[in-house]
Amino acid sequence: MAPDTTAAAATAGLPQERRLVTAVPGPRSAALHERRRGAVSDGVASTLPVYVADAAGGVIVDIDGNSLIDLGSGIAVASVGNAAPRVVDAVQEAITHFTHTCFMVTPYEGYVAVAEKLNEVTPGSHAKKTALFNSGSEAVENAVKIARLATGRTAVVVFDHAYHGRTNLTMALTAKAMPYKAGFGPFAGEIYRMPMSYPFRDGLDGKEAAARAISQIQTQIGAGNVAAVLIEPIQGEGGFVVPADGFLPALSEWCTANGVVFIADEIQTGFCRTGDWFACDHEGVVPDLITTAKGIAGGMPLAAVTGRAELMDAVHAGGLGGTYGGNPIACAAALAAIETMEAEDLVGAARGIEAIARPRLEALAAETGRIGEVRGRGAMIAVEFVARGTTDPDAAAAGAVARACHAAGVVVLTCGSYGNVIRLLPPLVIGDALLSEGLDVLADAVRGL
Ligand code: PLZ
Repeated sequence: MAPDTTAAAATAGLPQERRLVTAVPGPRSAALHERRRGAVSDGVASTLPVYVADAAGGVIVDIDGNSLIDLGSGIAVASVGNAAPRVVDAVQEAITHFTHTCFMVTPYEGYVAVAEKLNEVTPGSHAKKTALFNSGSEAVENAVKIARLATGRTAVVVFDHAYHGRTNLTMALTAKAMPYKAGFGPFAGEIYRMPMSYPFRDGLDGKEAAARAISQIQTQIGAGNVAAVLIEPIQGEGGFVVPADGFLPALSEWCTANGVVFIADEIQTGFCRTGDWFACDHEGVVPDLITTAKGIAGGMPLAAVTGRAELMDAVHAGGLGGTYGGNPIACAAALAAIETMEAEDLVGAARGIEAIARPRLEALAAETGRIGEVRGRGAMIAVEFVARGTTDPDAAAAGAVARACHAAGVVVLTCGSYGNVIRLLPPLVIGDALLSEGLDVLADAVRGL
């Protein structure tokens, strides 16, 4: 097909096209993979072991010269596009001044500016403050620390299918044993898992699902012991599970009524991904604390906890921090990434991606009978594979479709507690034609099951 000529693609530094010149992975990638096997822990896996030479906009170019369509954004990170021009400029400018001083030793403006921006763009108009960290897991850990200290309580409520990270506390918060938890215990205590609203599988409306969870919280933990309810407003790794309307507002109201800190983990859903700045915005839910990472800084490692000033300030001086948290280069990247989201209306772009992808995926579901549900919002959209005529999860189908896409030069990711979901997380700047071509490849793969 003709290369993409949309405005978004024109700003990216590589031809926005799918171009295969070898098998995927090609010989150079295969050789590097062998070398890696001698040096890198087998515990670190790669979805698609093509080794990257360049990436920009909606494409990844590997060391064999293949240009792949990126429908994963490095797991919802490169939302502004890989090597986005504003991010590259900001990083290059910042790095000539200083690379690190440690904000806890001698601070700098970038950190303050990122905090101001996050206080502004996150849900709610109340007084907010922010602390910066390096990874999503670290942000979640710190949100729990803050909630426990501020409330003087210990219990933390999480949900079935949740994913919150791989560190010791966040493994305990994460639901799935393989590959995240198996053999890595003992896990942190005072974590209580409640049923999630999963309309495709539980058939409950939002009110019913919230009542079920709240009743279990009250009987099994006791409201007065709960420091925080922690939830992804749309679950990411757990399968792009979108709770029924009303579930999140009911939980949030219950938290407010019971002095419980409502923490929204928006690490995967945040920064325009779902067609709103944050997924909580969809139903006007205002979390007490919000954790962000991934899309925040165009690929540079940065994460944050933002929330009610009185909670964020409940912590004694020196109680929060870390050597690299709010690294100056990452802060410069974050300011540039957020500016890109505003200037290029990436909220609108995410909605545009849904407008193209959802009807195509729904038609594919009707045509093939292999997809039980198409769900998600904005540029966070997924298909759940089931055995024909049932709701039984079909992980083999998801795996086969992912492999076929990879071989055809389209990067897609799987997810889900049952491993039967293919999720799409394209860069929000992807051109319409490139997105359509990626969807064509996906559709062919599903038809080929
Ligand atoms: N909370 C909602 O999605 C990271 C993890 C991939 P880190 N998700 C991708 C993997 O297999 O490790 C994530 C998330 C939500 C927390 C995290 C953790 O963020 O930056 O990976 O620590």
